Amino acid sequence: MSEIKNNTVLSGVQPSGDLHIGNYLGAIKNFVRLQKDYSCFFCIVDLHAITVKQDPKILRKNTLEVAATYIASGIDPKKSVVFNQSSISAHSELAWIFNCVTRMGWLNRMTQFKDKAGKDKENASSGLFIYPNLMAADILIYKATHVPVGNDQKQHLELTRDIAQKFNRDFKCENFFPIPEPIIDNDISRIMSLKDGTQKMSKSDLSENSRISLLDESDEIIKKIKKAKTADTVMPDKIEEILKISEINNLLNIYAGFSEVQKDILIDKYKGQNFSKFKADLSDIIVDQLKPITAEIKKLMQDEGYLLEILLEGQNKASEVAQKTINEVYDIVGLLRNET
Ligand code: AQP
Repeated sequence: MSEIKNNTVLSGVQPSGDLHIGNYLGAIKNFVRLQKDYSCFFCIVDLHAITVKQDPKILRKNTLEVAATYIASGIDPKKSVVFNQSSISAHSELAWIFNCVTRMGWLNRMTQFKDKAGKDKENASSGLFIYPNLMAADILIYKATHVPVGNDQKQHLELTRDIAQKFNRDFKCENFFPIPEPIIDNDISRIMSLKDGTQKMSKSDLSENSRISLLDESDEIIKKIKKAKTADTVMPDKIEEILKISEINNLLNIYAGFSEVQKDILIDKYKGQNFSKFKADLSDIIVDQLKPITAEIKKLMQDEGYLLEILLEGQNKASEVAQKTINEVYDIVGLLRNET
């Protein structure tokens, strides 16, 4: 039986639209840092994306775009394993086993299904309902010990931990799957919409002005920040006051996320002022950091062959680990296979 490798990270992003600064601050920027200390698997979770309707041609383009974004943001494909989920069939195979381990009651409690299915639950795909089982398989097929996620995915990670524990217990294979830990940075783990501080910034929000895309040009970023909702007041001087106005708190979180300056220092700098200088400085910082990334994404998107090569290299590396785990799982579960 293969050993649980310490300090293995797995995370992924759905190719469900143009990535935004929520995906960048809440996930990708963190991925880049983690490469130093962890053995990392970063996948493009295309099977998750199809739990809601996708246009096949756009899905293909978006998959390459996530790969380009990973690399442009600083993920080194020589150090980390970069691949798309559907290229490793063991994810789906393990997900089926987990469909049989997870209890309906556990899935019924998942708030993301309720949010995404909305009022029309009868019409939601069954894939959307069992999505957390596939996410658990993504993580556990590599026996990942740590998972960097935004706050929205915390509940799914807790479910992954429950599945790992139940599998280990039911099949009497203590410690076979590790119990993965989340890596969450609370302030930037939920970047909110620029139009409504109570809604998460999201690729699928119908309004372009709700988010800053990683493909936005500088003038669009400046315009969106100018338009971003604040309040008819000046910048409050106390964090307790700021927390009451979610739009201001959100802009401060974005500023802190990009600048890596602590929020209380930013509050001290801008307290008592109206928001025009704060917004101008915030745009400058975002533009400065995103400009080279945006340019690199666009350049990489012109070289599909290179991106496909990286994904194939990642697929080969991921497959070695995933195949080993699924073989062990089949043995543990008692599924007969005639090895040739
Ligand atoms: N607004 C956000 N703030 C912080 N982190 C976020 N993430 C997503 N939105 C925010 C984190 O980015 C990673 C990849 O997310 P995903 O693409 O797999 O799925 P999602 O959370 O469903 O992202 P979107 O943008 O809201 O996409 P759609 O609209 O397609 O559903 C995850 O780690 C996530 O936490």
